[in-house]
Amino acid sequence: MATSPRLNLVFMATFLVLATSISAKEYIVGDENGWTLDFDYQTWAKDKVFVVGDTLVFNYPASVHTVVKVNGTEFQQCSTSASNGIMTSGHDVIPLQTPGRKWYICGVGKHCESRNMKLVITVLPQTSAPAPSPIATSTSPKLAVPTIYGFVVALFALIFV
Ligand SMILES: *[C@@H]1O[C@H](CO)[C@@H](O)[C@H](O)[C@H]1NC(C)=O
Ligand SMILES: [Cu+2]
Repeated sequence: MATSPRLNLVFMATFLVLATSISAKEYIVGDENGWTLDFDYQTWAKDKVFVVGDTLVFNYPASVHTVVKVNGTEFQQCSTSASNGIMTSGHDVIPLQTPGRKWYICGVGKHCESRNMKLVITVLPQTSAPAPSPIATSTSPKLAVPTIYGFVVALFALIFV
């Protein structure tokens, strides 16, 4: 294989950028149903793995619903306080910037209490190796493939350039 060192480097850089963009995901809450009444967001979130760097998108008709970021206590009680950030655009894009549990509810009427407009997710740290928990285990196919591939490409470039 007669490739120049420069081409190898370009290939490697391209691949690493690609690998990074593959692992940052955008999750449309409720998928095509969006943020709406009587949707099972627990089931929607159950088999998904959220990692720092991913984004959540809440789609809904503006003025019909809202998105309020709350804490665990408020989530259980479907209550909001003045300190909570409230989003009302109808297309709210939320970057997941820190690991941990995140709680979101609709602040309109009894949509949280009676119509299940509540979502809780756990965001995993970006750089951690898969931990021995059920949630982390299911991340490995998504994260490991591009990462390992990136390393193999980098190793190849180091040996053969
Ligand atoms: C949640 O927020 C409320 C209102 O700000 C506060 O009183 C409560 O202590 C918080 N609970 C937790 C678990 O942080
Ligand atoms: Cu609502």
